[in-house]
Amino acid sequence: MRTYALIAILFFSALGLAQSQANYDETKVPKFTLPDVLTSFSGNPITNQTEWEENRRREILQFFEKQVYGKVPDRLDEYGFKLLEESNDAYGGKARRKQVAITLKKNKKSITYYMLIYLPKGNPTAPVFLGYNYYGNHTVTNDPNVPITKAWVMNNDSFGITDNKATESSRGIRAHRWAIEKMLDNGFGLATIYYGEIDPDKNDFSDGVHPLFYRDGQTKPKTNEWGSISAWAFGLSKAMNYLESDVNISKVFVFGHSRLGKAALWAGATDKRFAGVISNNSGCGGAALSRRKFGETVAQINTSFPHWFADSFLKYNNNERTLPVDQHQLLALIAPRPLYVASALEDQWADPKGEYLSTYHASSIYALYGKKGMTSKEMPEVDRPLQQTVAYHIRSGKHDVTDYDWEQYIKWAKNFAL
Ligand code: GTR
Repeated sequence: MRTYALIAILFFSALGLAQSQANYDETKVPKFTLPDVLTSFSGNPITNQTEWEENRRREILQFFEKQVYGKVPDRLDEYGFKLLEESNDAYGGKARRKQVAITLKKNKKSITYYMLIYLPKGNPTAPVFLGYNYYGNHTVTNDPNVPITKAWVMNNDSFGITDNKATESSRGIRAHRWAIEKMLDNGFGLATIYYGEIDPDKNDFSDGVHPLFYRDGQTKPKTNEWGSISAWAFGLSKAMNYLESDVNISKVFVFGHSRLGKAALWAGATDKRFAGVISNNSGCGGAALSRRKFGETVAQINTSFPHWFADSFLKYNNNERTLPVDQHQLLALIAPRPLYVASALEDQWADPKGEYLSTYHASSIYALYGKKGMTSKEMPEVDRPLQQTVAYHIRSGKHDVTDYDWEQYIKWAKNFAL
């Protein structure tokens, strides 16, 4: 345990150092040309939806799949879910609660993860936000009926998590990041899963979903196969199999904060069943343009988190110029579905301007469908959301998910919820 603590301290101080040494000076952003969403890799212009869907979208998706997040190696042998528990009196009778176990099987191996769902009672069917949490389903609510995850959890002294095991002391500690009552009062539900049950967030490919797909003797994914972000996106997509079968659920908006915002974007790009996508402070490898090298860079993220992306992404360390894509094209893959990208003013590590510019440069694809995106390269002012099919806000404050963020997401998602 000592060694783990030491490694954790060294890791966080290395990351802190990287954060303080990163470039935050706009005048030092390199000059770059972004690859155009509307010009194919071979130089052909894309002028309509069909060309986009059948040619350009496909080649961009394949590039991200093989060279950025990594491919899911194969199909599952079996997929199953089980409703473990249901109640009609959650949140003082406002909500119904369901807890579902999802099991994925391949090559006689399996993993099971758990989804906690709250639905407003007013309507027979409701739209939901689906999002991963960082420390277990029991941390998003004070509801005593939510079991404590048994999976590996990142240590956190202030949450009473030591030895990578969550206990009762972490119940509700992240409730402030999930405005559940606001969602319920506005006719939305929430579905949430602990991300570590799909793949524990550490540079170790012996656990989580990856080993299900290994051939004899294999210990890690191949060069162009999935890292953790892709595995988390896969978990969201399989959760969608359950959600679309639940008669009480209408649309699903996939949401994620930070590293889980990267996973939400990739899930939305790869699975068109998500009705909309919300990226909260997703930064590098999420909504932010890699070529700006502002705050966290490709080399930095691949060094701090070697397990997040495919190994094939390493060749772009300090070499962003040669990337045939940039992150605005990830956003374009979500079109024409509603997309919300949010930044925070004090979260310069995630490059708010790079996140905004991505929405701007993805907007030409939304225009192909007659949907409204960003029309100006100028960012909106702080705390002044711009909400169309493509939406963006930069809120005052830090890297976090706040009530303010949820108020915006709820207000915007209502336009698309019916
Ligand atoms: C940071 C990382 C970011 C972001 C963040 C988070 O340390 O550099 O890319 O993902 O973690 O997930 O909280």
